[in-house]
Amino acid sequence: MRLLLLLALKALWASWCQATQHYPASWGHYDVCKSQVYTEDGLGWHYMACQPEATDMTKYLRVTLDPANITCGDPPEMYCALPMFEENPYMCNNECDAATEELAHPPELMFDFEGRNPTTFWQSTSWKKHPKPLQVNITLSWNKTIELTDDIVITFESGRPEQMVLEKSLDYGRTWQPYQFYATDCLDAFTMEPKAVHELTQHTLLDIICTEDYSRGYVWKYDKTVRFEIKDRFALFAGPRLHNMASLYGQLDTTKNLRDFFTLTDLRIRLLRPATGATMVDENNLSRYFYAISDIKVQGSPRLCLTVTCKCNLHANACMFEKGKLSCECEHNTTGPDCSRCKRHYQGRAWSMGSYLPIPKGTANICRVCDSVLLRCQNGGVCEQHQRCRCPPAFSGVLCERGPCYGDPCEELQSGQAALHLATTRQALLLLLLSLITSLTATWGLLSP
Ligand SMILES: *[C@@H]1O[C@H](CO)[C@@H](O)[C@H](O)[C@H]1NC(C)=O
Ligand SMILES: *[C@@H]1O[C@H](CO)[C@@H](O)[C@H](O)[C@H]1NC(C)=O
Ligand SMILES: *[C@@H]1O[C@H](CO)[C@@H](O)[C@H](O)[C@H]1NC(C)=O
Ligand SMILES: *[C@@H]1O[C@H](CO)[C@@H](O)[C@H](O)[C@H]1NC(C)=O
Ligand SMILES: CC(=O)N[C@H]1CO[C@H](CO)[C@@H](O)[C@@H]1O
Ligand SMILES: [Ca+2]
Repeated sequence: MRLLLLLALKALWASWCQATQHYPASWGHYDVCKSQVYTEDGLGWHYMACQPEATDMTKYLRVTLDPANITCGDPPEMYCALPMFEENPYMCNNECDAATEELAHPPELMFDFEGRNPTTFWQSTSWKKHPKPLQVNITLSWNKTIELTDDIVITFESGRPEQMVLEKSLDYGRTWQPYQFYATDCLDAFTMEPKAVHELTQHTLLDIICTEDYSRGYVWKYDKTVRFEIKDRFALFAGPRLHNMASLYGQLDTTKNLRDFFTLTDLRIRLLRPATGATMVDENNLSRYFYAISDIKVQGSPRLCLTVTCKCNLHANACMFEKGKLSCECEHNTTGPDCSRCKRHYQGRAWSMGSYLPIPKGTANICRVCDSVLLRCQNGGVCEQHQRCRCPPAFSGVLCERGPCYGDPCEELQSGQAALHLATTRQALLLLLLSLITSLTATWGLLSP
């Protein structure tokens, strides 16, 4: 019976995911890094920019609380619910006891499987030291750059905090920048004008705003979530139903600031003031005021409705968790945890990330020594697997650019060669001109009666 319910829930979740994802098929080009194609030269590879399939990133994070002893239950304490959450507001018969499994509320419960009833949640100690502020930092660290592709959603079982800041780090926690401010009164809390995400434009997309949308109004007790809206920001380029992802990809390919905005290694939730449900704090009932979070979703996969994706600079379609560390399985002859370098022997040109735009507009930017387009082997050399030029006898150099004689005594000969080269170019130009004239006269001949 229970299993059936679970299965039904899973199916419901899956269909909800499908119903709510509006991403077009073009995401599909991320699936593979290369595919086999037949060319005049036989079987070959066609290289594409690729991304790892998003997985549940909350599995791989480390959570740190500051202060470390802020979790409730040591020593055990009784707490009450806020009046609007409880039928009888003064019933304070809830207990938090870290030593008893059923009554403990450790941080792991913010990341466990949701769908249980009642929900499982982390809870802080209550605000017994009022008026000293009750402040908690919850830091999530991945030790790896990741890329947000969907909203961050935090579900509060207490009331949503009256003041909160979401911060992020791009350098493994050394420096932090605010992502978004949340308050019942932005001017009062942060001296910022309140703004909603739908007031942003393409030009102000990177602005850090203070929103009152997720703190105000306890009128509806099921209003439990605080969001950081990624999809709404994507929509500024891709349209309200994200139907024009090409436009967003184009922007991501060309604008580093925009890519960086959605990239992070760590997130920090700074809880600055708990919900009080009123303007006055009832100092006789301080055990009503605390933070409780049942779930944090750092969402991301457009296809699977799961979480964020490992950032591999579009050079990998798998991300491995090994020895406690996430790293990309790099393709395209790239290397490093984020595939942000060319492998040794493949440094014919500077490394570059793959493009978000699909082929033919985008490119995989594979690392190579030679190819048949820009990095041609010269003097009749043949490019072998993009790795080396096989040079004809007497020629050398990475691209066979060095002639039979190389060095001081040959300088003159070399410049002689250059002159020869120039001469051939001139000849070619002349030929081109000649053929142009011929074809022109031919056309003329055709047109004239
Ligand atoms: C937490 O630890 C600090 C010292 O680090 C101490 O002052 C404080 O009383 C402790 N809080 C609780 C609830 O144990
Ligand atoms: C939380 O983090 C901020 C900086 O992000 C720091 O100033 C503060 O001391 C930290 N600790 C607490 C308990 O707020
Ligand atoms: C983070 O990853 C590096 C390797 O890239 C490793 O040396 C370090 O110990 C890791 N840190 C943590 C806290 O896991
Ligand atoms: C809460 O405060 C009221 C008075 O405002 C008091 O009667 C009641 O006993 C208090 N409840 C608790 C649990 O302290
Ligand atoms: C070591 C490695 O990954 N080599 C690959 C480099 O790229 C060429 C194609 O460009 C592949 O054939 C190699 O396997
Ligand atoms: Ca939970």
